[in-house]
Amino acid sequence: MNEGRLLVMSDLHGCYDKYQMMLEKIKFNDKEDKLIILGDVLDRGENPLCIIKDIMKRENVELLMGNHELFAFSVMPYVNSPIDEINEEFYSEELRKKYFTWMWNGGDTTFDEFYKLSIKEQKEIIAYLQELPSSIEVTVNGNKYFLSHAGINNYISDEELGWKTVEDFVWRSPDNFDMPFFKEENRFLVFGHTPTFRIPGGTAGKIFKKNNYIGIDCGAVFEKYFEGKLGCLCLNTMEEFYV
Ligand SMILES: [Mn+2]
Repeated sequence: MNEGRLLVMSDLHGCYDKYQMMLEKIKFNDKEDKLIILGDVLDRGENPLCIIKDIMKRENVELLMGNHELFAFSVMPYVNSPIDEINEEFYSEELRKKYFTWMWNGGDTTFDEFYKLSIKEQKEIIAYLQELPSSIEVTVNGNKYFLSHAGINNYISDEELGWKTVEDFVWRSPDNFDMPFFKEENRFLVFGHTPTFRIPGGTAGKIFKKNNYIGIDCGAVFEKYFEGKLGCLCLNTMEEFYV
């Protein structure tokens, strides 16, 4: 049976329908399987907070910090309705700037859902987002998988990661895949953030694998223009799923 499967996906960007379709496609078992989502659930697509609320309810789904989550909670606690010409004077210039930067980067869909929630629900979501871990390492079938949203910025082979901050894990994806990322042959870097159609040598809507790099952002929210898909990888079998 499916006992103990570990599955990963990334960059859902508000694609709640695809998320639900994927859970069905992989026959996700709420008791036995575990799913780790590598960040950027928020923004761009239509229903980001529906996905967050679903994740929060499930014990065996874990979310890592993405740059969109990191940005969202720098605004969420301070703005309770859309900023417009009528109310803009109530907000500091710094906050206005952040708010509009967020909107320009697809935050409007998140904020549309967010400001309509009760204060209690808003607080729960902010608290949840603030506590997200920025990386996790798992061992499956004797292989080690380092999981983070974008990779590890300025990584020097085998260095201690204790000095890195959350920013080092969410912004910069690797861009050269010719040299293995880790020295150990059985250690892999699994990352999202950069859709695989933008990775040199990558294919639209397909998980990218080269040396010990595994790129899993297949561009779910960019289906229309770049043939993006939501991809999901089972680390036990290396089986790939797409919707
Ligand atoms: Mn990202």
